[in-house]
Amino acid sequence: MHKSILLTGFAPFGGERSNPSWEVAQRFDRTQIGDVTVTAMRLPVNCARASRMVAQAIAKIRPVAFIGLGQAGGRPALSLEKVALNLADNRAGREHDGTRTRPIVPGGPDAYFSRLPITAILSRLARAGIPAALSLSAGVYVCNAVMYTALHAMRKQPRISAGFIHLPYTAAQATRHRAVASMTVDMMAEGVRLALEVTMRPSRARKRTR
Ligand code: PCA
Repeated sequence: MHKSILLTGFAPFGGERSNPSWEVAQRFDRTQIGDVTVTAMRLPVNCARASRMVAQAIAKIRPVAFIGLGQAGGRPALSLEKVALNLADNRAGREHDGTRTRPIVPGGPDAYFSRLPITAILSRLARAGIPAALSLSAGVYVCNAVMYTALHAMRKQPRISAGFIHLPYTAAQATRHRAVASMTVDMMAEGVRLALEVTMRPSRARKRTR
């Protein structure tokens, strides 16, 4: 069967006209990373609907890797998310401060760790001159829900790489926000391309480090 990587991005939210996660993800749709084809999917900014779409896509496509992309406006670098919590706060447009959360999967594990080769990706991005950092919280909104749902759906296939990367504002978005960090879509896309490449390196099957 044809092998694919599932790469997701989101619709614009919070009054923005675009979302860099989808701008980047769509560039890779149907492209090849070695012998694997990228399938890009655009998700709605709603915890329940986005989670359902991701779970269904994983069941249907049976991807060999999953990378979710989302926007975290204000962050200065690509954020390699380490953990997904079993907590969701779906109050659109509000402060997701963690005071009104529900489990994403009732009775599910409290958290899952990313199964991307985060350290290897960070050193590859540093060598390429692309700002990137480890993040210990993907928040409690839709991005965290998608990351948790994907890792939960793939819990029986622990060798399949899966995780989430948050992206800064694009340089265009930053023209409407004062003094915030931003990055060009080209640089973010190059960062994601390198992350995909490192994730799919054949040696990953033998050496697995956290
Ligand atoms: N970022 C939000 C939801 C959609 C997106 O791109 C988040 O960080 O949860």
